[in-house]
Amino acid sequence: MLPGFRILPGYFDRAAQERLLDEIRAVVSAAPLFLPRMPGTGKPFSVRMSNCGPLGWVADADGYRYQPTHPVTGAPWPPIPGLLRDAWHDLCPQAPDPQACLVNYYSAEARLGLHQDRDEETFDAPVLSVSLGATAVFRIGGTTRRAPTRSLRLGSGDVVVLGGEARLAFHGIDRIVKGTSELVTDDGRINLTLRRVGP
Ligand SMILES: O=C(O)CCC(=O)C(=O)O
Ligand SMILES: [Mn+2]
Repeated sequence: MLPGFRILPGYFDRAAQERLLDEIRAVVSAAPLFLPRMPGTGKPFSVRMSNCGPLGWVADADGYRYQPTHPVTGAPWPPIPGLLRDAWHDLCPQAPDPQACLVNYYSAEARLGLHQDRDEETFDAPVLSVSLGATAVFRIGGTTRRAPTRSLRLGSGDVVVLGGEARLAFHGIDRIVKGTSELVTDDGRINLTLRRVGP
């Protein structure tokens, strides 16, 4: 595993997960989940997305990018919940405030192909990712697509930090493990990915 990769199992206890889920429900009621599409092919992702924070990550025919407004409603993204900001400052103490929090909603059939997070202007700050709901099979490799990968399970309340050399590690979600969500209905999984976009 590359240096800078951290996993914090059960970082959020059940009570905190419930509070966080309430906060995220409020986020998606203000900024509804949208269906991102692959630039070029226009093929839809199987994951639906929203964002909170000053910037949000979007994907459509024009490419992958960060923007201050929702691609469908045109409204600014809602603020990042305090519990997430606290986790960022706790686990990434050197980094300035997070600028974007991507909300990924996985239904039981959703997956996310192997990729690097590299749409940011700099890679100095870590990426911090929180899992809620169903367990996911997460795959992580090296900084080239060909490097060997390993898979591990991310359960509700687990936090992953991609910092240092692992900041540009290839990673993805192979599948959702059915029957593992007590928190989110219908084997749903929510992933919250906090990032710094600019210096
Ligand atoms: O769902 C996850 O755990 C990973 C999400 C991810 O890699 C991303 O949004 O870039
Ligand atoms: Mn990613």
